[in-house]
Amino acid sequence: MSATDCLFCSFVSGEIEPEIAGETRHSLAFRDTDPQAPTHVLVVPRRHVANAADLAAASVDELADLVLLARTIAEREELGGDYRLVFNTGAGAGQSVFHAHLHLLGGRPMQWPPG
Ligand code: D5M
Repeated sequence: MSATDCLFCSFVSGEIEPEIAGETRHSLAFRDTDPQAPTHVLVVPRRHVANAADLAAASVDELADLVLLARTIAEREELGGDYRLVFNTGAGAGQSVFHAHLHLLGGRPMQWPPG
């Protein structure tokens, strides 16, 4: 998929407006429309890359920015330091949108293994 037909690129460009949860120069965070926890936010790089490893290869700083923005949102939502960060990578692992995104999940007890 190219950046021109990427849903999350449409959010970054402002063509489509998601429910914004936070942003930085490098990253945008918005509410997941199919929430799996009371807090379920997706943090995405403004740059179009398919997955977290590709983002790391392109810019370690931008990868770190995703995690730091997730932490800021977790603090704002008063999750008490208890939250899960997930990168699904590849269709077989549950990735359905091929623009890197970090799931921030919190507000309920988390089970392991995740399934
Ligand atoms: O996660 C992709 C996530 O993207 C999944 O949890 C649903 C979410 N999603 C899909 N469409 C939208 C829109 N329009 N707004 C917000 N969130 C959305 P993955 O790890 O790729 O399965």
